[in-house]
Amino acid sequence: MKKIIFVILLSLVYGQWANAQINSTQDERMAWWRESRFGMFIHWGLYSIPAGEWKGQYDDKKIGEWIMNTYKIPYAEYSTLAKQFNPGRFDAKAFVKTAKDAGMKYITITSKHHDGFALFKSNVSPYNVVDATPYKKDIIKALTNECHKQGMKICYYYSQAQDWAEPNAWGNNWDNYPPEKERNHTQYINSKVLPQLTELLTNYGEVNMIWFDTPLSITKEQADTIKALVRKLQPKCIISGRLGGGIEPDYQSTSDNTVPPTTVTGDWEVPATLNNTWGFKKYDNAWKSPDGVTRLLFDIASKGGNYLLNVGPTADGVIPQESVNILKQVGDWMKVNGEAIYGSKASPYYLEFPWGNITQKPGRLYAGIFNWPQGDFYIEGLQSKIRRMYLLADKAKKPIPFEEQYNKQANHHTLKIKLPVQAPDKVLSVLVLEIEGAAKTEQQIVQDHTGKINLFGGKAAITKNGRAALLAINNNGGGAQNWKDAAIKLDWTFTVIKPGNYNMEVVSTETGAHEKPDWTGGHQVKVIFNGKVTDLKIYADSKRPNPRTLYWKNIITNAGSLTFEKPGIYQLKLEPITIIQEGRGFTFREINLVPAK
Ligand code: FHN
Repeated sequence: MKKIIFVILLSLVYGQWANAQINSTQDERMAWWRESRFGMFIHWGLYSIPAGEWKGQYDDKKIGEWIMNTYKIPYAEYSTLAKQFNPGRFDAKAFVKTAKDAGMKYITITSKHHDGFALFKSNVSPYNVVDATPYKKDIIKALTNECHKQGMKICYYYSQAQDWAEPNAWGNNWDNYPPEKERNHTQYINSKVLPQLTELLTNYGEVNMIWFDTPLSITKEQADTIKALVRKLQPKCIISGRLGGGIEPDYQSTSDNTVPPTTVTGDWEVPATLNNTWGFKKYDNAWKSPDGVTRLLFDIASKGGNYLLNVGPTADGVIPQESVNILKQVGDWMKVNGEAIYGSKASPYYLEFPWGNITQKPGRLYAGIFNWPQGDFYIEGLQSKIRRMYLLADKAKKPIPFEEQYNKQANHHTLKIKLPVQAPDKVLSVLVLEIEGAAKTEQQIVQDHTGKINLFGGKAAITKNGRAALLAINNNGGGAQNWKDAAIKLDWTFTVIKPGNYNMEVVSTETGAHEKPDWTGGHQVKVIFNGKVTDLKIYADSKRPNPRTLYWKNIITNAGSLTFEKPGIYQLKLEPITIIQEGRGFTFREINLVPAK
């Protein structure tokens, strides 16, 4: 009898689970991910053994998990690394603990990277951790079980196109495989990708996401087949942004290490490294600072995204101590300030601020301040009524005094805030603003209280031959993406409060791969103001680091000065004369007008 009741109960529970799976909508699938905001990426595989060195060769610029490709190592030779893979110090609990201590809510681990080696037991190919290594244990299984136990979401990275072990896959052009064009990619997908995904999605219980990567020339049909399989086997499993074939994933990934310059609608994620590599490299010590990482976490959440931050375990099976230390410091900050991150939504503003950025929840704004002001602090352009303010780190929620100011002529709202002299947190302090109703912000461009006027590219009217045109201001450095068409013009209308003389700088950005930032200059442009045309050649007069785009600097071109005779509304236009066609194009980001001393 007991047994019958148990079976009925089980089938009820299972039935409910199965139903929930079948009826999963995108919102249901994405709910945990939207709440999480912060996850751990793990790149681990055979490449952790050479750790960036092959037969005495090193390369600072190359990423560790690409070593087989970097040195064009034949599969027959590279695959023998499996015989050495014996990560005796691997402890799934320690991995999950490091993630938890950082405040991360999900783990995405490479179940199979481009080298084709699987970190799970596979009956499809013996090139896997159980069948080909002395370790013989299923790492994906151990980590998944631990995640399930500890309430950590578990996601599998799976390289669906590149597989350097397979003659019919994409990517390996150094072994004696058929030329890329003659390969039967569909055969590779049918014989390895689909069966291995089936293993991953049936052998380990609930899988929260499959993280696809580098789709290359995968077709719509191939991507559709993969998507359909994931949906069929685990409808609640998220499909990440890089499946390819033009199919709709559940969310978008930015380019690696790329933080957009503005808030972005929809679901998206920044995959990022903690040093310069994903897979472990023994000589990569370019560790990011815990402070910088914390600020990026806040900034990404403020723009509406998730931060997927990587660790590359060693061949022994441990996460490098430097990574653990950095993550621990981020976690300590999250313990106090996590309320401003978890489940938060993007800032009601389009643009980031020089002092930090803002996340929001119903009735609350969280201003994350990393440049603590000397004197009064100003938040401009907020139309919502404020109920009260306090510091998130202050358990007593002592009210912070503020004054709501309104400049009628400029139709401009300013909050003048009296913060304590000392920041509660030297890295980033959170000021909570309780507001009435939904947050509302001004859309116009107005001079700020320091006198600066920022004309960001994405705030301009963009036209071509008199008609509205598109220009994406979203390259890795936060500038224009591939602007090579000289017929595209930008035009700003803005409000000046304090008349006077202003210096003008034109800001463009470096872009390209993070290991090789690149910039093209020499473009000729016209700046038109008050009927006066100034011709300008885009040169790098100076470079300025940007804490949001660590690898890509801002390039400053000094563009002379201009005068505003009186307060009021003005217009300024930027029109290219010639854009250099080779290279990156005009990576324009913004014009800044700064009061002349
Ligand atoms: O080629 C991979 C790389 O090795 C790494 O896995 C990153 C992570 O986003 N994705 C690809 C490059 O974008």
